[in-house]
Amino acid sequence: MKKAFITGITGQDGSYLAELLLAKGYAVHGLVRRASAYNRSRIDHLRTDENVGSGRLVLHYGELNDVTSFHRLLHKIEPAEIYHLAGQSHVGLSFELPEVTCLENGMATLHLLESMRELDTSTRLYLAQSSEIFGAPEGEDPQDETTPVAPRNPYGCAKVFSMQLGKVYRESHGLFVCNGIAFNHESPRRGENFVTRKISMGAARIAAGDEAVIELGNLDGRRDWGYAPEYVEAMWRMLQQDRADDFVLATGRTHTVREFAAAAFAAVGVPVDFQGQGVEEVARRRDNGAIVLRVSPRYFRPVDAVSLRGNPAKAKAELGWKAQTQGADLAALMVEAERG
Ligand code: G4F
Repeated sequence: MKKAFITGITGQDGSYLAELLLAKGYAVHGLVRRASAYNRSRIDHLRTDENVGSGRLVLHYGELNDVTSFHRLLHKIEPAEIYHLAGQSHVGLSFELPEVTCLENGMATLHLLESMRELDTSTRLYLAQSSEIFGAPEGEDPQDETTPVAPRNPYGCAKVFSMQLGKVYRESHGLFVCNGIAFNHESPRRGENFVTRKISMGAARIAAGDEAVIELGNLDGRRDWGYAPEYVEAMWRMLQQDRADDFVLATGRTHTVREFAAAAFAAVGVPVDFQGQGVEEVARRRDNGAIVLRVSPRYFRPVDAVSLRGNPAKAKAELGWKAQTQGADLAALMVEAERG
């Protein structure tokens, strides 16, 4: 039975990837952080699934930057495939927590690569990189694997460090390391402080009759939003190739935050009109004029990537992968899930 090791198994991508690998017959080992509050809700259904059985999903306590224990764990498991997904992934928070962001997204990759040098050389590694490496792509639209990096926040800087290390260890030590440069990918399992989840949760509450108001920052932020379960399929495909390489994972289409919000409200039958500008901007219900969304300075970042759009042509040609769900369909899927 093939063994996979997932860091970040309790996160959005980790939980979907665990489902995928278990369905393919893998034994899945996951790294979990000890915390006083229980944080495994995204994988609980797998732990009680009788088809998975006790031996096929194994969780290990650990910390990415507790180097010796992490090293020991990798050697004990001896996985055929490692998916490194863990790390502080909130871009806005990375301005407030730059050190932890760089330790978890940058230095942890180095520790992992160093441990891998001593593992069986056939072990394959997927590194979760991000469109935030492009930050300000200076007219390069869409961005692909050859677009120069220009990160605009500590998170993007850490991901550049991680990605470049992955390439260096591939070239200089012959390790099988793939960088997946993933653009935004969302789902009902998205963390509650990412914009699509904030919107879908808020729209569902408002449709249910709550007098809620969604507070957001930059409504002009333009992102290439795809559906997370489709992206974990691409991660797996990368590690099944004959040769390790880097791939952009994206839909190739963008929407603004404002458009995503309008689509979410439309999906729950609450059409809205946006009025005003900047921090004065609000969205009002068309039927009774009530404010349902307002812009708040609290959620603006010191600098925000204006528009990020990926070119997934290489992933399509070489992995046979194509994102299917995006835009209004994604917004509708997410609000429907909130409504249960
Ligand atoms: O949902 P977001 O926080 O995602 P962001 O910053 O694009 O980063 C996500 O995608 C990256 C690419 O895959 C990942 F690398 C990263 O780890 C993360 O998963 O913000 C999206 C846009 C931005 O323009 C932001 O300024 O939404 C804007 N926004 C407006 N109001 C908001 C809010 N973002 C958040 N989180 N919260 C708001 O209230």
